Amino acid sequence: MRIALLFFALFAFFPFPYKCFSQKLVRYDLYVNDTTVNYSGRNVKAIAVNGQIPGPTLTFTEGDTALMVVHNLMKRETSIHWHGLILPNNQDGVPFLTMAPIKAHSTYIYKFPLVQNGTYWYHAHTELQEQAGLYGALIIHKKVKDTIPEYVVLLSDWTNEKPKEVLRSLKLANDWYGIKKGSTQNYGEALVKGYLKSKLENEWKRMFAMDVSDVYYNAILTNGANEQSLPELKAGNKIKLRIINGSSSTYFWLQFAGSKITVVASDGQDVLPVETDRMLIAVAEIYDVIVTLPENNAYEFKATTEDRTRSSSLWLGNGNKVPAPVLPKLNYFEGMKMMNSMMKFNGTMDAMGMQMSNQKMDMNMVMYKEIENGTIPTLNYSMLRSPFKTTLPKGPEKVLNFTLTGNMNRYQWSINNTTLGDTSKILIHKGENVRIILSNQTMMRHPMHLHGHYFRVINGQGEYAPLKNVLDIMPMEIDTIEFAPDYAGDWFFHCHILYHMMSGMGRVFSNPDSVPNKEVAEIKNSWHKFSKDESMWHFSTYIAAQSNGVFPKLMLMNRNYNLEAMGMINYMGSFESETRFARYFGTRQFLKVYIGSDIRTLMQHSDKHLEMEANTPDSPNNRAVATFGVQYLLPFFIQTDLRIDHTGHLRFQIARNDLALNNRLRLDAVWNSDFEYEIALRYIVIKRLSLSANYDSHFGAGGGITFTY
Ligand SMILES: [Cu+2]
Repeated sequence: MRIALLFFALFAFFPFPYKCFSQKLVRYDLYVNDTTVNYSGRNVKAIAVNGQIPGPTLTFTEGDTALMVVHNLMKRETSIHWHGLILPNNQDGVPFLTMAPIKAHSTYIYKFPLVQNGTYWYHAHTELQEQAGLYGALIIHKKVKDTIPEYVVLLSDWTNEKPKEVLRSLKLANDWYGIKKGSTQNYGEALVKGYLKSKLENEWKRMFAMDVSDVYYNAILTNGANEQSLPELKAGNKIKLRIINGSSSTYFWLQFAGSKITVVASDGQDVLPVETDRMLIAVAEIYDVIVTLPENNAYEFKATTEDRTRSSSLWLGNGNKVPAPVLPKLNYFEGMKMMNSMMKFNGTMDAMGMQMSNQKMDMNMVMYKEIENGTIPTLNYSMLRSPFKTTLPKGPEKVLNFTLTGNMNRYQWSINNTTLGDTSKILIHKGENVRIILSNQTMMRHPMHLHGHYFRVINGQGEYAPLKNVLDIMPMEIDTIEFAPDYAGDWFFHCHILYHMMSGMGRVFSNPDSVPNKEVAEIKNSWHKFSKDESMWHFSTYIAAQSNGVFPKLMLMNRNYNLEAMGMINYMGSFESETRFARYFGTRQFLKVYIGSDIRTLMQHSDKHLEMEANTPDSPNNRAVATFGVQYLLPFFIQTDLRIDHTGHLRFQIARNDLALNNRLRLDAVWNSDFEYEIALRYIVIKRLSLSANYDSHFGAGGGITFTY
């Protein structure tokens, strides 16, 4: 009895990770706090766990009970999700769905048994905190440990911008990231490279310049640094790399300079060893691989971003550096050409082309310059085979068709054209098997992640289909997955690209027979709070200060609404303003209906002095009217606008904005049936600042600078 008490005392007061009771309870104290980091020449705010990014690697042995004491030292709420773990639903760490958020300056205790082994990770599931650094590796060793040495490779993407600013830029279709990456696919470049026809066809179909990734990152990290090395490895040594893609939105090409890469596990689950020359790891995906050092050299294990703008290296061994091949820049116009051929005019993918599955045919291959000399053996899902049978228990089957949908122009992502917040939970009864047929009708890959379960990827391996919890699905692919929901509660299924998830690309599977989650039941409007991110408002402004006047433009928009106010003021007292409050309609949101106002006082220049022209209320130069109108976006991104004001005056207007003449030069033009027009040029110097010039039918010609927020 006394001994038991002593153990209990040790248990309660020991502050650091410890293992006792022969691998029974393993405790970690995780202190989540704000920090400042400098990964690329600038001090930037970030979030660290125990003062480090990534957070500490949590190691366990299968059969242990994990006790994670999370201390939120921040002034705002947080959460931690244990990615890939099979656990009770209330331990899954999704705020407002499976738990209450961990409030500012509070402590939250997670405790659950570990019923599996393998490589996993943990990350925040609150807002964009994952992008700010809240992630780490979680390793569960087999009861009988492997003899081969191992090393955790946690890859991540780092931006010096606030993650919220990244999301805002994406929502506003600001093409600054494209400019930084050289992927704007502008008219000038199309003309020079002989792709003008493709460019015109692309704009005819109202498609934005397509890139394989959305965000420009300032640094790529392997375990928190651009480079790592393991110099102690010698010729003939084998090492197991536990590779976790902890990025918020970056896929990586993985290459090794010394030998073939042997894949032995995916998403924590063993697969029969399979060799490859290179492989792509999706956001949130995990692979365990084994590599061998042929000689006493330092061989590069390299992760290159899918858009090939950056890379991060791990050097294995000591001696002469043997680098992995450099991946050449992508040929974006070839990608554009291919996408043109697959996209129908109404913006849906041509179903005739939907033949591919399981990454067997890489749609992006047309952009790869390195395959000119023949293809390179590359891993795909059909090569993954489980070492044991994975067939589901017999039972009724629920078949779900999920079409992955998106509106690139407004950076909206959804499933079956519906966002998470507009759906309700998908009810799955215990004993029912779920089969999901996913078809990707967007131009981007999506890493779809299921919480708390493993699904079988139907990949031609029959009874030995591999088990995964992240499925990367390429454009035009149809993939099928199936699983048996064993566990009570609500389970999130979502795209793991953080900015896609934030836009509502997800669903929840729920077992209606389970006991309601007490913590969540106490929260008012928990479903609304859980899905609130997708309806966030974003603000933007342009202010041109030019020799012929000041031209401000303000915008406030969310998923379905847009408030726009634009004005012109010159130094002679002329003033013009138009406001519109619009609602979008249709899946591609080409249609907008609005109410607004048009208020103006235009001074006319006479040969003697400035004077107010015929100052009557219905003068075209002095008006204050309420407006009602519709806007429709035509091919070539021509914005049409038909409106009527309260005096009965009709006006038709056409405009084309943001036409990319070259990487940084943009053209705007507008004309209307009142014979008002404007043509403007902008040269983008930095994200916030452009040089600008325009000619306006009322305000004349002028030049100056434009501030963009
Ligand atoms: Cu996605």
